[in-house]
Amino acid sequence: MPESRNENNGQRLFSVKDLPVDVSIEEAYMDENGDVCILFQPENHLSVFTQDWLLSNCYDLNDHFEDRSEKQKKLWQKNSFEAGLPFINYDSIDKSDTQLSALRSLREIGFFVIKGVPSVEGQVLKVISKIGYTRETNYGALFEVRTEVNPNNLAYTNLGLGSHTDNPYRDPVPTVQLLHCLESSTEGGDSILVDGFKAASILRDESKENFLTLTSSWINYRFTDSKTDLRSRVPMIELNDNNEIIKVRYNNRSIDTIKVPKDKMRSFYKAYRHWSEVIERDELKIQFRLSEGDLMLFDNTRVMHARTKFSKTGKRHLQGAYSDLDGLYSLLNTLEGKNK
Ligand code: NM2
Ligand code: OGA
Ligand code: ZN
Repeated sequence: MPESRNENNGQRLFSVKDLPVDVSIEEAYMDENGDVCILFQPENHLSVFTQDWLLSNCYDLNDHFEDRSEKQKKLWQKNSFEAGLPFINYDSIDKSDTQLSALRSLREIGFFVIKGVPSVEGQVLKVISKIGYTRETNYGALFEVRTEVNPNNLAYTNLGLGSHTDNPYRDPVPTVQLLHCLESSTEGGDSILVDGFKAASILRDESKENFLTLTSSWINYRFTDSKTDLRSRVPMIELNDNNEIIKVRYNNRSIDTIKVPKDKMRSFYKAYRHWSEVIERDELKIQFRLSEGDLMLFDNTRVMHARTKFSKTGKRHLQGAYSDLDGLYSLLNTLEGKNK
């Protein structure tokens, strides 16, 4: 109705307190278009709803829109990709059908690979600018992942890194991560991905109690260096109001002193140990090599990443950057025509 919403941008023009407290329906009927018309009193206000709108907004279905929830995802494990990993070619990144298939992979599977990305420094930021926005952090707009002397982060060594999500010590976390491979001639240094939602659902299947402990225990993560002190207090597994998994945060290197009530400490460690054992199961890991020109983009609230240790001989150079799901999903929604 024109008096309720701005005709151009659709934004609501009134506040809930402008509605009468004793609102009631005088009449409800279907008009000649099949739309449902409701006459509200005491304002004598006529609202018109399409049947589709009413159905998709029905309270009782408890079927919220929620593009972050496990319900909207295809959970996967090691043997799910026998036909190959989801990928697009850099050459076609400007095409809307390529963007659509890449972003659908991101929403359903949690990642995709771009092949043939020019091995040019800073290219990772160009890739982001085509589909979303860069999330700058204390690590810079982009960060170099290669071996450093006196690194402030173990990522900048040749050590293997266990499965983790990045920056759980930051609130809000960057929800998307990109890693672009510029050089890869070391032995080792393979990439590993694990579906964190799958791992959390296995934990739930094996122990409801441990799952409940991790979804309800808030723990501290922390990162410090000479210029930085980042802290968060969050659960390792986050649920929505429908008890569906919506986010995992896990980085063993950055868990601060555990601060949960004394009587919950033992059950917390039992659940934490179980969770980390599930995450490390081989049957959940996909392992592959990022070669020069490959870039992987993943949902950092769902997909955990890891790498195997690598030799000091040869070179390994990745450039990484963060972005956010909101911008990418906004593009996906518009490509799917949902903003109409
Ligand atoms: N780097 C690569 O979240 C982390 O601390 C993992 C992040 C340093 C930006 C490494
Ligand atoms: C990172 C990271 C993995 C790799 O930079 O956050 O986990 O393959 N790197 O080096
Ligand atoms: Zn990482």
